[in-house]
Amino acid sequence: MGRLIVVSNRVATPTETKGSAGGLAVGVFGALKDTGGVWFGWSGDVVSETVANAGPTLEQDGAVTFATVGLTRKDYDQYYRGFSNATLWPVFHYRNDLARYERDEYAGYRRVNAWLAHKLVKLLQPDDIIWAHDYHLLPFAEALRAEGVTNRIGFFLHIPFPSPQILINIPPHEELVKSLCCYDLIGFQTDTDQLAFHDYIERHARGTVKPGGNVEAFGRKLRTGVYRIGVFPDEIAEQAKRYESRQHVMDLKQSLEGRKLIMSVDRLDYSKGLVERFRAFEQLLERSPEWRGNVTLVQIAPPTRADVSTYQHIRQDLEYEAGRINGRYSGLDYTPIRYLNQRYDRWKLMSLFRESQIGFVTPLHDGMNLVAKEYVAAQNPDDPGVLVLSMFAGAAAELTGSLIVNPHDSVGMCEALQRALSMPVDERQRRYEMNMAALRKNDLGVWRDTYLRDLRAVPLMKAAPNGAHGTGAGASRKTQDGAPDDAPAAS
Ligand code: ADQ
Repeated sequence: MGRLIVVSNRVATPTETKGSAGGLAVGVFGALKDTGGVWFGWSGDVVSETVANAGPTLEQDGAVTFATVGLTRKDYDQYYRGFSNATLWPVFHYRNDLARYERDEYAGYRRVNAWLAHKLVKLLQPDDIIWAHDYHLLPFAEALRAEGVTNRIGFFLHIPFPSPQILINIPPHEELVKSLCCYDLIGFQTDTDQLAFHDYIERHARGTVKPGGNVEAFGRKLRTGVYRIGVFPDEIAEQAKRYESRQHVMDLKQSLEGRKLIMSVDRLDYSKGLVERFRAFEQLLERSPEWRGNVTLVQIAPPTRADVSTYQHIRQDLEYEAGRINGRYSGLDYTPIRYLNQRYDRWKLMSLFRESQIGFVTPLHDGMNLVAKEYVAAQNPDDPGVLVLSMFAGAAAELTGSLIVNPHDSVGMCEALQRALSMPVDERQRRYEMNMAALRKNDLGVWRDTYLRDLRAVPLMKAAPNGAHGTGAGASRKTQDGAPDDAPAAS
């Protein structure tokens, strides 16, 4: 079996893949270890042009090579901070109101994709399969094809794919979807995402969609599929139990003084519905005086993308809301919302989940939401907490034992909290068992192995006449900044 080449915007470090990172890194690393291969992408460093062009830096861990490159300031601003996170991220999360479009940022996005492709080509072998991840890399396969690469190339979109009416707000939407069609297999988190893509293909690209997700568009044939990302639930359960008596859990327990605990953990992102969540919790305190002083919401939300301006606003909004609600309902010995702006080790989070009575996960839009799955997996089967989950998380389709809410309905969310806080143990157990069965049926290994099986089954493209893997004509046509000059136009 050929090697696996994983490409993602950020590459986990070899240490992170051994457990401290999210499940994705662990899952992908598992596949890399099986076949041997390369994990290629940005190191997370902003560097000089000389250093960037000298890369990639290679680090070996058994049969796996971690290959990373630095980005120049301009690349970072245009590709990462600009088009990826100020255009694609908001639009793909249905927040056109927060999106901007700048031609030079889009040009930078394409330039960096072409440059990354050029760097990767030198590491490729003929029977490798390539698996690219997420919205930073929509044009990556097209850039590899321009370098003469004929290997199988797959893509998995971790975030929602928006309906065409939303997507067409991005001026070069057609060029982006055309680029996406250079992949051999596109994986989505949910049926809704896949349908939205098919809808675009049929109505805007005049392509065809056949049963089995077979798509023909822009002169290309490709496949699409739904692959719901999961977790390893039994490993999480074991981890949560193992650490349940550690000091941090004891400290939290003691400070709660018998109060019920609602736990929320997210990256600080406007897609996660944090302000709406705080307001729903406020509704609970307002409508149910018996819970005042008797329930605490712990919100853990470390800042991300802090140099993108919309992320500064969400931080301010949230601090304001937490302060306002706490001002209204705090007592000398009671703070209703504990809002923590920091990252926690994974094992700590899992043991805190186990200690809580409610997991409150209410994104406005989310590809899957692994926190919801982790929360369920971390529960004590004898006395499980209840998951209150947004209908707009991909996970809602599988976790049917949860209380499903609409995050725009603060009273509805408040009622779900009331119900969860007083739910009898036999109902909690029944709901937990349903959710746990879904997690076990479709764990992270199933996601990864099914996707890779389907990618390996894609018919291979005919090899280029010179048998090139980037050593042929495509790779030699270079502009000054290192991007192939046959990369698509900037806008
Ligand atoms: P994210 O938007 O990052 O992922 P999510 O799926 O919830 O969202 O994954 C977050 C991961 O980070 C979880 O494993 C969680 O435990 C961890 N995490 C969150 N807050 C943390 C904290 N304070 N400290 C430490 N760890 C923390 C994107 C998409 C999702 C999709 C995933 C995977 O937006 O929709 O589910 O990719 O495909």
